[in-house]
Amino acid sequence: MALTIGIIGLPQSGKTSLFNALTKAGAPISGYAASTVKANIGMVQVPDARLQPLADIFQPKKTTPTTVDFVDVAGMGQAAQGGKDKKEGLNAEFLGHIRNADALAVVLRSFANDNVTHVNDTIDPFRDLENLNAELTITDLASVERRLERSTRSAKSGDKKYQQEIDILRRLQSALEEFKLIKDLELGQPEQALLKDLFLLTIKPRMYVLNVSEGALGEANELLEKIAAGEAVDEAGLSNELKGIAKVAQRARSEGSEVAAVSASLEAELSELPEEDAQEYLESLGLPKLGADRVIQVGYRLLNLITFLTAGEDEVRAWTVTKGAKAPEAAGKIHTDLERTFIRAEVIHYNDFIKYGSFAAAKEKGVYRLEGKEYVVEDGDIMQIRAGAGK
Ligand SMILES: Nc1nc2c(ncn2[C@@H]2O[C@H](COP(=O)(O)OP(=O)(O)OP(=O)(O)O)[C@@H](O)[C@H]2O)c(=O)[nH]1
Ligand SMILES: [Mg+2]
Repeated sequence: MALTIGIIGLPQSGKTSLFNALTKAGAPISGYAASTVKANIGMVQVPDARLQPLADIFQPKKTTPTTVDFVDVAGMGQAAQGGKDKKEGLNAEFLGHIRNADALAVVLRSFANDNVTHVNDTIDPFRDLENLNAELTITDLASVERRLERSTRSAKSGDKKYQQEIDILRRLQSALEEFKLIKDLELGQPEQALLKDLFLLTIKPRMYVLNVSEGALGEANELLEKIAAGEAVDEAGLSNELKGIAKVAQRARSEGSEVAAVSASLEAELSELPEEDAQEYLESLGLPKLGADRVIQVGYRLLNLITFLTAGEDEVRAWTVTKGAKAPEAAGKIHTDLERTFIRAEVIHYNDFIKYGSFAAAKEKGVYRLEGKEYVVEDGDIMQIRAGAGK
């Protein structure tokens, strides 16, 4: 199953615009709250700068990037209001989508636009971040408490297993009540197993996507880079919008989340143009690269994914495996049978390949290796699988 990143955020923060920029899908948007009722799900190609140079060398019939899925759901405040009781957190349909997401992209509105209402009237992405976080936490607390009730009933049988479960759940409960990060708790094996069962939202890897004003995009990117590098920022010299952006970036840094700046509506519009025209338009605005690509790349990293490549005259292609995967599992991505019949992989790292220019030259230099079943695949490996006959 494809890995999925859930796009969440307050109503009218630009989630669907971002989704359109990412997927080029053209899902309907509007200036009215609750414009997204049914979730949008779309496949997104992961940009990879290694594909083009390989295509130049091999001149393949086709070049295929790898993909991840993004799902765009209703705004969060409105999902909760649609529920029976605010204390229960988010409503069921919405929850179904984000519980199954492997990571979350949290859209925070930073753009000013008088035609687009804000549920809290003023623009303040940091406040919105805290509100969203509270909502996710309340939802998780409800999940933990429901499970706690169930375990307490089951514990009456005298089975020790349930008592242990209760202890764990109480620890989770108090961490959530204090807004502590569960990933900072020291959790052993039984705790991890229970966690997996609970599908908590606050433990999902997370990135904040600041949806900034068109005019602030360039400066916002510079600021984010500075803060990520741990450089000091002179807040006094910043515009109000940039101050808000800095606050979110500092929070992201302290909790170990990723952050990116986009102009969702601009990028959605540009995604409808041919690539060259879009590039030209960007340059005429004096803007660097689009933020949407960074959202995809960071999302990909959040999912703990790496890319390996296959290259030949038929196809140059990028494939996805989870970090730590061994060679047979990678082979299984190319064709299911190959995992079982795997014998060896011929491996060369992309950087070495580009240095030597061909498989033959790389072989001569001894950088083209034969690896066995225990080989752990690295990001950027170019692989060729040798397999035996299937049984
Ligand atoms: N100026 C400006 N307007 C934006 C930007 N992003 C979104 N908008 C506008 O804000 C409105 C809402 O955008 P959507 O993408 O539909 O927002 P949403 O978060 O999906 O909204 P709901 O589905 O209702 O929760 C639309 O009118 C967009 O054109 C932006 O970056 N800049
Ligand atoms: Mg929407």
